[in-house]
Amino acid sequence: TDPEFSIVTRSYCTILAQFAQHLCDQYSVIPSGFFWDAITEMDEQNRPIHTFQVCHVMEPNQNNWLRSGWIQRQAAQRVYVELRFTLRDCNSIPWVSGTCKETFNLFYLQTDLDKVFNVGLKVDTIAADESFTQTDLGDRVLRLNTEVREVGPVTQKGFYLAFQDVGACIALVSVKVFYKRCPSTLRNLAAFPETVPHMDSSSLVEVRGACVENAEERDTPKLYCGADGDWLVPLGRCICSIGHEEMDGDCQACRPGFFKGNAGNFKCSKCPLHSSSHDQAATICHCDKGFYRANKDPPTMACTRPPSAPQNLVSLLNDTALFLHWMPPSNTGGRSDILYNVLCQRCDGGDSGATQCEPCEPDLRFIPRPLGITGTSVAILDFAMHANYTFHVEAVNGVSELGVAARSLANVTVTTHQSGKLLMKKDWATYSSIALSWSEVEPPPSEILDYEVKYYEKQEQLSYSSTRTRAASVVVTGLRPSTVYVFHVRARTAAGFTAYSPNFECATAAEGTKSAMETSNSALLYVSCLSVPFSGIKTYVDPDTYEDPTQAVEEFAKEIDPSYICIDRVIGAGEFGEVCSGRLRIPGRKDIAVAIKTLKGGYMEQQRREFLREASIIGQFNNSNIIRLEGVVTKSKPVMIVVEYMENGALDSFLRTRDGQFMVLQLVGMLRGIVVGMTYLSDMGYVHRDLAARNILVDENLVCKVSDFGMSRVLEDDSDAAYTATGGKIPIRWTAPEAIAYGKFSSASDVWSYGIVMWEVMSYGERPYWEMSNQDVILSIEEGYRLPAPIGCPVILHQLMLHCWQKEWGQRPHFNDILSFLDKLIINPSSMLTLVNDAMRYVFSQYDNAIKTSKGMLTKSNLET
Ligand code: ACK
Repeated sequence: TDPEFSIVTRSYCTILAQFAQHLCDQYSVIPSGFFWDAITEMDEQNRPIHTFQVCHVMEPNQNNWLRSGWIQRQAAQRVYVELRFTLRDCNSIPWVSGTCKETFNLFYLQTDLDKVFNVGLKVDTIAADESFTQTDLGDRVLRLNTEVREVGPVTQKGFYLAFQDVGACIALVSVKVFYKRCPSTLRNLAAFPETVPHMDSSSLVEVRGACVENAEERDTPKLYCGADGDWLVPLGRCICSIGHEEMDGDCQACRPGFFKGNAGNFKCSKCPLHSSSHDQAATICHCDKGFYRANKDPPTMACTRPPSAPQNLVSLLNDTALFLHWMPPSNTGGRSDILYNVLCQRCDGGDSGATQCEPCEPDLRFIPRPLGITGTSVAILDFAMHANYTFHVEAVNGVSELGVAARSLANVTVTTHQSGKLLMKKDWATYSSIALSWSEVEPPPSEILDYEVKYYEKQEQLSYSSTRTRAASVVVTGLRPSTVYVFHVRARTAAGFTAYSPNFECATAAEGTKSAMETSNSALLYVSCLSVPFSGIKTYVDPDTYEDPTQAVEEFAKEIDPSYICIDRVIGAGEFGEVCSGRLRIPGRKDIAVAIKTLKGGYMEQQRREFLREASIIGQFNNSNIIRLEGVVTKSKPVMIVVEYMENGALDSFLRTRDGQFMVLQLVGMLRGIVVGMTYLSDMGYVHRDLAARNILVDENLVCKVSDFGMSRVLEDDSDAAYTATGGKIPIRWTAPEAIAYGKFSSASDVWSYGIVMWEVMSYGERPYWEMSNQDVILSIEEGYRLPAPIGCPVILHQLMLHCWQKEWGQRPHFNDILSFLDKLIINPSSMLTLVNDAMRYVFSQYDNAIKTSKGMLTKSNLET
């Protein structure tokens, strides 16, 4: 009947319908009251809304009760009651006296049984927060109030609720009775059951969670249930087991193609390269066929395979050491733990003529070691002479052991040269003579014609004497008493001299003593002899010191019967005539390829001497890095000098046609060969004066040999030679300043030239100082300028060049220093990894002041470009 009231009920009609129905079932009116009315109204859709109403505002002393049925407590510890009601304010009701109230009371009583309600405990007096509000149109609208009260603590099985009206105008629309629970939940991969909070609102209920399927406990998972039904303080956790990953709060199996090898809350990983998993929940991926996983490889690592064979295996051989160098395999198998094994076989022709191979001698020394080499080179010492060695270099990695495939090897065969070494021994000695004999350690390549014994006083190393003998023994007389002499011997064969025997020291007896021969066995007590390696004896004999130069030729060069020489073709032009290639066919000896220098007809006697002078020089040398003289033809025409044939010709033109085609180590191997030859020459006391790449010859195995001896030839023949102030004709760009300035040629000036040869080699035959004029070269050297490092040249090699180009000749290294330095580089090629491009700053910091801008050629920026 109240228009305003009906407006409110209309807007809450659905809710009211729901709860009013519930109230009808649960509540009954207390018999003593009868002043609450159960009233059903209809909402707009004509649905009934059940309410309990009371409105006896005009009459005093109201005490009207409405009571619920018995409500079972269930698990509740703390019970809440939510009331929805309307309550009219007394001012809105016309004519009411002071009897009108604006509150009602809520009571409860707890019992174990459903029995008649007596007045229980009062919970609260309930008042409306709002009774009316004003609408825009000025209407007053009755508002629905919602009040929540806590009841209890309730400990018995159930309870009643009751509402006491003391004279207000109330419509009770709904009563909701509830308790709070922490709902069952999943947290940190653990399941927590539904939990009722403690009665005491200040204490929390500790609940242990159980890990979900395929998860395992890390720290005991716990949650605390708070009084308001909220989960608080999550502690501990579960993690997904191997083969499972967390997804939507669960642990799900890894999909095929994925794996998870450890428990933890991370995702399954995709199978690494060359592996796969076909099933769900894989804990590891299995390697594809031909791929492997080493014991220590983590499952996350790609499967790998053994490496391919090392590449570009090359050997470098000198008298004492054999170097093998190779490049890493093209296919590392996907691993970086590559090591190399060098396996050695010695293959010699057996008695039957068939080649027999067996493992190499156990005392062959490998530096650093034969197996498990980390670098890409090895030095081999103590090998036998005149033997065929085959080296197999194998690359292995962490899975080589697991593979079943055949090993991939790089192979190289090395034939060690026979050097015809002799070993001396003393037979007897007196105060003035020493008797020596010697034996062949290795047979020389051809028949021995005679022996040359050289000796000198140990204290007086500069002068020496020599004697020749056909027998393998000699008695040296005319010696000083109580003096130590140094002896060595070499054999002369049809092919030239063998190497000298190691130096042999032996002392004469004191004056007045008898010879060992005379004193039978006791005399040997006071003479002592000692074999020691020693070098530095000056044994080169300048042919110009011979009164008749033909004598020198006869002494040092073997005459060849011209019918033994077959000329194939002309390979070049020398100053004295053509240079041809051909074969030397000495009966009973193996054919050898030779180069034949001819003296063209119509020559003057002086030219003939000049021409043959070179032969008498080369004939004195016996070194694997010096061009070998086979012999001369002087007794018939044309006059010829026959030397070993060098397949690749002169080094400068050879490098120019092979620009950039060699490994640095191969270039260093060539430089080493040249240094070996130069060390030999300087030990012999020979100064070359024209060391340049054009005067180095290269054989088919890239062995470099020093050639072009006899500076006289250079004067006329060498287009690079120029006249100097002192009148000499000199190859300016290759020559040390003191030799240009005042003709001081020495092994130290040869070292300067060697530095230029290094530069030529590292720049593949570039012209030193490019197109600068000779005069500018001299000036810029004087002012401190030095050639910059060729592009791609290891810094350490350029430093060596700079060392060779020290202004003070005494500060330059000796050839044997250079040799041991290069040997160290070859054994440790990583020292050559820093290339010049990385090191321009170093060069410029050292030589900055010296670099001149003369003629725009040598500006710093030019060089950098
Ligand atoms: O660069 P090449 O081919 O090497 O041209 C010159 C030419 O003769 C004039 O000297 C070549 N030549 C000189 N001696 C020899 C040798 N022993 N073996 C092969 N070629 C040689 C040189």
